[in-house]
Amino acid sequence: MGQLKTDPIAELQRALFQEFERDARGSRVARMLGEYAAAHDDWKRFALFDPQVYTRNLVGRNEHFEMLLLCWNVGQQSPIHNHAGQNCWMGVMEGEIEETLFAPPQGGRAGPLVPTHTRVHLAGKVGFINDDIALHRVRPVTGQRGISLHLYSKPIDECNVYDEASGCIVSSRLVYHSVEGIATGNAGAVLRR
Ligand code: 2CO
Ligand code: FE2
Repeated sequence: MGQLKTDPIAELQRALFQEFERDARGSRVARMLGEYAAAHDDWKRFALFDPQVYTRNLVGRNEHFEMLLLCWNVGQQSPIHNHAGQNCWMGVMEGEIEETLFAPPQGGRAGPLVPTHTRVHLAGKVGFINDDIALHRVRPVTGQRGISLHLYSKPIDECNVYDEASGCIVSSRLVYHSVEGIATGNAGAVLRR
């Protein structure tokens, strides 16, 4: 009998697909991501850092979700953004990830964005956000690199990016820096306007 090769991140995606088929809200997703983070490190083959910007590396995508490995170099951060009406789970695979929440501009009137809360997610922990909760800015804690596994349901191709001082919104197309481990040639570009 041949030896069975295990592919934990592919198994995780199969299990997540079944979870969303069963329950569109994905009630068990955080636990599934946390269990995966505690037990496996095959996500490392998707890790790709860029000197300029945090990278968005596509692990898998289907009609229910998009799974991305994000690699944050020291000093890199996301802009303040929303999640286009979708749910976002973020599991920390390496390092510690700081997340600052902002209330969205009210009544269509722009104005400075006010941070409401900052939280630090430790390795192995899973955070959750959607547009009903807040906007956020994400970065590794000062002086560290970080790697996080993100699950969006459903996939997000564009999101709103917010200028902190004015509250003005720009719609941004999100890019992949690699797809299934192969670099896409988007080095240096995190968001394309
Ligand atoms: N949502 C951002 C992105 O997909 C990362 S911040 O964590 O949700 O680039
Ligand atoms: Fe985000």
